Amino acid sequence: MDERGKGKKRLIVVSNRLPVVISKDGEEWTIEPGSGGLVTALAPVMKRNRGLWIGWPGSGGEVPFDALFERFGRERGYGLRGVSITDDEVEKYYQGFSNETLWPLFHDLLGHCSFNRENWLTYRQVNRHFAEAVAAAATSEDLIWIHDYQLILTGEHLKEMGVHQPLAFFLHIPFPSLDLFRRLPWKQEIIRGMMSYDHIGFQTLRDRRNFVGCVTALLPEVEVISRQRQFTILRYGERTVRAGHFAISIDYAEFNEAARSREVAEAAWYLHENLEGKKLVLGIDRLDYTKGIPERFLGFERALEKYPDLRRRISLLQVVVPSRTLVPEYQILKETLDQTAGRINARFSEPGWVPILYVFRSLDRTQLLAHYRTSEIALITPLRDGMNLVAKEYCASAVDLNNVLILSEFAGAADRMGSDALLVNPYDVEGMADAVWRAFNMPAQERRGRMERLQADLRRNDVHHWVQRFLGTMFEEGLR
Ligand code: GDG
Repeated sequence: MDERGKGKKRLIVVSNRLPVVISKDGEEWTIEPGSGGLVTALAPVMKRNRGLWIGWPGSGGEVPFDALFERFGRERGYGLRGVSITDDEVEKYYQGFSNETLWPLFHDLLGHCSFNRENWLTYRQVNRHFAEAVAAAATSEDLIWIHDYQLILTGEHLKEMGVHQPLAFFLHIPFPSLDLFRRLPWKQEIIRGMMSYDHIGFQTLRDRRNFVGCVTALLPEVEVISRQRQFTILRYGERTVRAGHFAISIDYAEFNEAARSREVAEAAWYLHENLEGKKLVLGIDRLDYTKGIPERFLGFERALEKYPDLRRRISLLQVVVPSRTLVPEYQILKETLDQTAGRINARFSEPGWVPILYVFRSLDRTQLLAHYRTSEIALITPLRDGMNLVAKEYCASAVDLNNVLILSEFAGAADRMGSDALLVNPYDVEGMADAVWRAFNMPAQERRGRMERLQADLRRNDVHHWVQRFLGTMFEEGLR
C-alpha cells in the first residue's frame, strides 16, 4: 500500500504555467500560490490527494526552483514540478504557435492568424517535453488532467510513451466551427491529438458540438455512439472518448465576502469621490484583441453621440492589464487603444468630466474588487471568449445589488447569464449604445432583481462545483 492509501488516486494537473508567484524579498525568495480561480478551486483537492502540478515555472536563471518547490510542497500539501523551456522554444511554441495560431483561430479571428511550420514543430517538441515530465512522475494509480490549448498534443505523446491511465483534458478557450478549423494546416494532427484523451471538457455546448463536428468530418473512422445531455460518446478504434461541457466559474463566496470588507468599501468610496453624481461604466480586460476593447470604445462614443443626456453623467473606466506585450499584434492593439481613447476624450471632454478613464496596468485585489463593487454598469464585450470570469466576478462583488451587467453574446458566460444581463453584439455599435442607455436608466428594482438572480446562479454553480463535476463525471471514482 503506498502512502496515499490503497485504491485512492493522486491527481496530476498539467498546465503551461505553474500556478505560483515567485518573488525575492531582500535576500529571501518566496513562493505563493497564484490568485487564479483554477488554483483556488484545485488546491483542496490537490492537498487531499497529495497531488502534483506540472508546468513551466517561467524563465529566471538564478531562481532556486528546487528548494522553493520543496518548501511549497511541505507548506501547501501538494507538489510542483517544473518543465524547462528554452527562450527559443518560448518564442516559437508559446508566443508563436499557441498565441499567434491556435489562440486567434479558436476565437474565430482568422485574420490574426499566422501559420508557421517552424512554430508548429516547436509546439510538438515542447508538448513532448511536458509529456516526458508527466511520464517521469506518474504512476499507474494517478489521474492525469491536462489544461488548455498550449498542451493539446501532450496526451498523444503520453500514450506513445506507454502511459495508459485515463487522460483528461479541459479547453479553456472556445472550439471553432469546422469551416474555420479546416484552415489550420495541421488540423489532422491537432484533432487526432485531442482524440488521444479519454475525457475532453469544453466550456459550452456550442464548443462541444463544434468539436464533434470537426472530429466526425476529419476522422471518418470516428463513430458517434451516443449523445447525452452531458456527453457525446465517441468510438475511435478500440477506444471510447467522452466529450462534455462544463462551464468554469469563480469562488463566489470568497469574492462576495471580500467585496463586503471595510477595506474594499473604502477603496470603492474613494473611486467615486471625484465622480459625484456620475455613473461609472467598467471594463477590465487583459490586453487582447479578442476582448473587443476598441469596439467597446466606439459603442460608448456612439452612446454619447446618440444620447446627449449621458454626457457629464457617465464615464467609462477601462482597465487594461498588460499581456503578451512581446507579440507584435498586441503592440498594435495598444496603440489603437491609446489613439481611440485620446480621440474620443478630445471630442467630448468638458471641464470636470472625462468620458474615458483609461488605465494600462493591473490592479491589486482590493482595487479590483472596489472597481467591481462601485461601478454601476459593467461593459464586457469580447468578440469571442471561452467563458469570461470578469463578468462572474463583477456580479459576485455587486454587494449593493445596484449594478447592471452588459455582456457580449459571444462570451461563454452568456449561456447562463444571458437572461439577466443585457446581451449585446460587440460588432453592433448602435446596439451597444442602446444597451448603455438602457442600463443607465434601469429602475432600481429591476437592477436588484436581475442581480439577485445572477448571484443565486453563481452561488450554486461556483468553481468548486465545477471541479467536482468535472472530476466526478470524468473519472467517476477514485478521488478522495
Ligand atoms: C481564459 C479564457 C476563461 C483581470 N484584471 C485584473 C485581474 N484580472 C483577472 C480577473 C479574472 C482573470 O484575470 C481574467 O479571466 P477571464 O476569464 O476574463 O479571461 P482570460 O485570462 O482570457 O482566461 C476565458 C478563463 O481562461 C478560465 O477558463 O474564462 O474565456 O480566455 O480572474 O480577476 N486580476 C487582478 N488585477 C487586475 O487588474 N488582480
